[in-house]
Amino acid sequence: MTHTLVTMVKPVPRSLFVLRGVSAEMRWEGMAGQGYHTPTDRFFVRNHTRTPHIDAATWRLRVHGEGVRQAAGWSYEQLRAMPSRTVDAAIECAGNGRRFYGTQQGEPAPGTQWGLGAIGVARWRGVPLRDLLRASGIRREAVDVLARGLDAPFEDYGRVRRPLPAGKAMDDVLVAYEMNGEPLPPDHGFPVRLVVPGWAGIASIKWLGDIQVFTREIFTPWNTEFYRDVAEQPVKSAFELAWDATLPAGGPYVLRGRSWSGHGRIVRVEVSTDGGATWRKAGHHGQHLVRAWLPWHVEWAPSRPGQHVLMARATDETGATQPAATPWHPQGYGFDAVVRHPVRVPLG
Ligand SMILES: Nc1nc2c(c(=O)[nH]1)N[C@H]1C(S)=C(S)[C@@H](COP(=O)(O)O)O[C@H]1N2
Ligand SMILES: [Mo]
Repeated sequence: MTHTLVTMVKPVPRSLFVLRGVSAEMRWEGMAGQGYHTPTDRFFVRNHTRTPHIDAATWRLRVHGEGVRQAAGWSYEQLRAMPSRTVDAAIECAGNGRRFYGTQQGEPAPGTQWGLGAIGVARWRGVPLRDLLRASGIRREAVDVLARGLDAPFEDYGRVRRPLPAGKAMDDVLVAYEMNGEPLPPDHGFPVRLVVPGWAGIASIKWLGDIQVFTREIFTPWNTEFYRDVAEQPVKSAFELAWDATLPAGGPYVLRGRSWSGHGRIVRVEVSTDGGATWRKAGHHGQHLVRAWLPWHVEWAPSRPGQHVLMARATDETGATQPAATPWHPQGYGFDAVVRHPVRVPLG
């Protein structure tokens, strides 16, 4: 059965999503048997208000502000006619895993109680942001690049907007109009969104309306009150299993999962099936793109039926390893601890 929220356009069936207020979390069992990318029909949605309807025929993207020599504008067709880049990248909410502050560490953090499903990897196509900034004559003195969305204002805070440091904006940020080979769907930012690889999802502003370039540091609710001090996402791992899954009778099993880090490539994944007493290395398969994730697998022959705890622990190329616990965060960002995933093995 399909349920549609008025805040979203795409169907968000309970089989693929957990509805969380105006947002929808991907169920990790939905990635089982899928390819490298997250299919668009199961990509999580994080909205502050609701998905707007935007007419691409009249839409224009403006680049303006004291940090550019001349303000410029592009229509949807003009953007699509420019040289494009394709990037395989994850978008992950800063609050992904927030629920475990409460359920695992005994100190709940306020906000949407995401499990590990506020992440997806897609193939994005669009125009490098630096091309638009250069075409507008970005000044050497530029400090912050403020992207603003066209969705309805959020409470009393105005439109969703967040500054990016000019250095990141000129590096690997994409002004994307395609997701997994199709025009961006409404819920993911049609006609155009930012894709900011490695950074917390809030940087990847959807329904992009304008980009204002400043020669000083600027402050909005989205870098002072919300998502303060969040930039690169930490290391995480997830099993492609339902939460509290009952496995089919009669192992052995191949457990599959994925690990990712905003800091760069994953270099090691270890799995424990005995509550963390012993660990073994997971095998890697398929591709591993630096700005996306590493799929992995281990074989498991449980010694007994009943309840078990699965754990996965990844390390990235900077040496960052998932810890046993994450220091509490007042807004529940940055959860990176090893998650204790319960599963049941039925009698054979
Ligand atoms: N304009 C706008 N951009 C936005 C948001 C929003 O509500 N409005 N949500 C942000 C947050 S918090 C996240 S995690 C990502 C989620 O992207 P998705 O819905 O495509 O998964 O979009 C970001 N961009
Ligand atoms: Mo987010």
